[in-house]
Amino acid sequence: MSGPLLSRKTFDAPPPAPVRIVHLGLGAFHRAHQAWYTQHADPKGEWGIAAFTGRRPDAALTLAAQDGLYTLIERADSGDSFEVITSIVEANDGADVARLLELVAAPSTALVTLTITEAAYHLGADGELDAGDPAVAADIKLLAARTAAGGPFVNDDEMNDDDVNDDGGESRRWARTATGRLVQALDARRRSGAGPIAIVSCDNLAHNGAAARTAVQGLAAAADPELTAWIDENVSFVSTSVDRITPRTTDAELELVAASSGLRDAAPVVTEPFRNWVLSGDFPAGRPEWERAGAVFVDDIEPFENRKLWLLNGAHSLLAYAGQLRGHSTVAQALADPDCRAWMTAFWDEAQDDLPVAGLGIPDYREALLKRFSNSRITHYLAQIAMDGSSKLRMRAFPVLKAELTAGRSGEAAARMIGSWIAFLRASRAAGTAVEDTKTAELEAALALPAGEDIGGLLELLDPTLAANVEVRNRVQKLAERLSNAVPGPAAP
Ligand code: CS2
Repeated sequence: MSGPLLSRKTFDAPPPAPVRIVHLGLGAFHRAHQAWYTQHADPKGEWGIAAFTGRRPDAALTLAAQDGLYTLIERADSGDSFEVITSIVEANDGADVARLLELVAAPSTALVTLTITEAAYHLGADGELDAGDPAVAADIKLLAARTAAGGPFVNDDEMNDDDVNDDGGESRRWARTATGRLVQALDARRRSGAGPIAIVSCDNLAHNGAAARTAVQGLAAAADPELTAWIDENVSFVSTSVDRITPRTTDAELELVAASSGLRDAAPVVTEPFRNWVLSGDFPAGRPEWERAGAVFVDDIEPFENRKLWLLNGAHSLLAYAGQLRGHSTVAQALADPDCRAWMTAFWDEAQDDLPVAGLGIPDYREALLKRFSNSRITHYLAQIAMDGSSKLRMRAFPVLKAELTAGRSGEAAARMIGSWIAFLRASRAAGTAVEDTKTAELEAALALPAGEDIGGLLELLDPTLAANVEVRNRVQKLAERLSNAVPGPAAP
């Protein structure tokens, strides 16, 4: 690759917009979704985004070297189109918590958006903050210790960044979890008197605004009761349903962008042409007019969330586990397998019965999904979707299974999704392949139980009520066995 590096100067971009949005979780999805919406809703350049990476400081460095600019490749069946996105004006390493606090404490900042992943909310099967999680426990300890020491989280001279260490004890300055850092940032805003703010969750969780509130308030309670009261009065937790299929970028895209623009871009993102954003909640300090770019604001978001989480994400997870077990690597390949497709259709039929009939246009939505999934120019690896199943299935399979049982039906198709996850975990274990999941240790412990008993252990992690239901356990066990018998083991991408 040659040519000058993409930057505001080489691209002749407008001057950077002032930071009014802070984002946690600077990854491909944010760049294909909220950054795109903001760019298309903000003709005057009034809404700049300062984004923080979750786990990858190198990603922040790469983007910062390009002044936050990157090329979005929209990949349709018929070809690619390219657009340089300029709405991100600051790309920061997530470890730079001091900068996060400074930005959230500024009166000009109106909202914080989140794409931190489902697992990062650290909610247990009961929907409450999982205080037993080691990272959460360490943050609770840290927040409580700092409050006891009477130390504010900002302008704290007696500790500096060198104090950061990994012992999880009192000498750490900053919280470890994204939500813990957000609590510290909200405390900085309270102390600065900058006023109300909106937190906008863009993760694939049901009631994601409420989930963000539970996670934040659970940690804030450890810090300071005054802070929880301030959050109650000043922080609006907005719920959203987000949608845009965005696979990981590969080296091929780097070459493609360089060839098309003559500028080197080390951080392009490839995505599908489709996008959707439904939001519900208040923005006390204002917001971009995202509706200009097609976002929809509703009073009752639940039906939209469920439509997306069950029909799109549920189908994705089913294809990810069953598809890999059957030797496929991508969504399009799995969909071309008649068995996988039949299981997905059966799941859609079940889920559809548990969604409201009016106003959701389910037949059209399903039709569109089939087209999106079979876009063979988008290489969406099943292995990417298979990550963090212990968090994802809670939103994707269990609510449908429960609704089916309540309605007096079997929930066979939803149970098959859970069975395929378990068969996938067992096959991965047998093959010695690592499973990417924040609950790996717990999964390992359950899988080490004698065959059959492992099902109970795994279900317990996701939903103790269903784990206690013998009929459900037996059904999942049978479905998992059927899948295991048919398989060669998980395919590497
Ligand atoms: C996928 C989602 O990886 C996954 O779990 O199901 O990232 C999915 O592609 C997006 O939600 C689409 O909007």
